[in-house]
Amino acid sequence: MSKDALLARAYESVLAGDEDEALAVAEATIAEGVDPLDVISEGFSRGMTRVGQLFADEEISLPEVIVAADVMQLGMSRLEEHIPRAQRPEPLATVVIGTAEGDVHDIGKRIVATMLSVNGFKVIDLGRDVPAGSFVDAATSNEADIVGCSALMTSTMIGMRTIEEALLTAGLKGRVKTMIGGAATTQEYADKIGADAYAENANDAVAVARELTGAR
Ligand code: HCB
Repeated sequence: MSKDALLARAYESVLAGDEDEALAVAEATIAEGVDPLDVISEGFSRGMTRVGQLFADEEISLPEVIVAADVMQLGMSRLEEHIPRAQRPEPLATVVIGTAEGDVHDIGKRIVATMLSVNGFKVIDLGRDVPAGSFVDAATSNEADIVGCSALMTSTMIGMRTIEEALLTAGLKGRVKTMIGGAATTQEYADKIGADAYAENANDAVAVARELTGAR
């Protein structure tokens, strides 16, 4: 099966909420040696973005979004262990990442964490609904170079400002760089709260992380 056909099937499996099909696509990806990252970002993830548009246009309901998200996570989980990783003696830098407090959206953050990891960064993923203090604690104990935060809701992006303040209070602001992202956020918001960078998508996040740390 061609790569384009696999990408189309991955996209459709999320839209259709079809777990069996998502798993079949993942198996076919592995069997045919197609890059799992392409299937995640151009297949499953694109399907999830389309689901978001349909939900915003009130063409589908929340339970359908939940099913689509589960299908996306299932396909991703099967593929993650097959992603080729950059072979390096030392990680480029350490990134602590998580979703802002009160926010359970973690699909995009997980893609970013995977992309950073396969590109040679050490990633400590704190999960979702993470209080500012936990970002600071993890940054301290892991001697992190970057704290990355994701927010999908206007009500939770405020948590990113709290992280900036908490890093300042802990004396880490400046030494630890901050990168924000997620559909609720913008470059303008990053500037407003004093974050070091904004990343629009996972590829951008890798480029930004390299830039922030001077990594090559
Ligand atoms: Co959710 N939800 N949801 N949701 N949800 C959104 C986000 C809305 C925009 C939908 C809408 O109303 N149009 C909306 C938020 C409105 C707002 O505040 N502006 C919303 C709402 C309101 C809610 C609930 C409150 C609904 C309810 O219960 N009534 C509830 C929230 C509960 C809570 O968090 N406390 C809720 C629940 C859910 C689920 C559970 C059904 C599910 C999440 C499942 C999961 O993540 N495990 C869900 C989903 C899937 C969505 C939509 C449909 C898709 C989000 C998604 O996964 N996109 C979303 C609609 C939308 O965003 N248009 C909707 C795909 C990923 C790949 O994109 O932007 O997250 P991404 O990530 C990109 C990019 O931003 C960047 O890279 C990623 C990869 O390219 N990036 C970073 C992300 N994080 C980064 C961090 C960095 O440092 C750097 C880059």
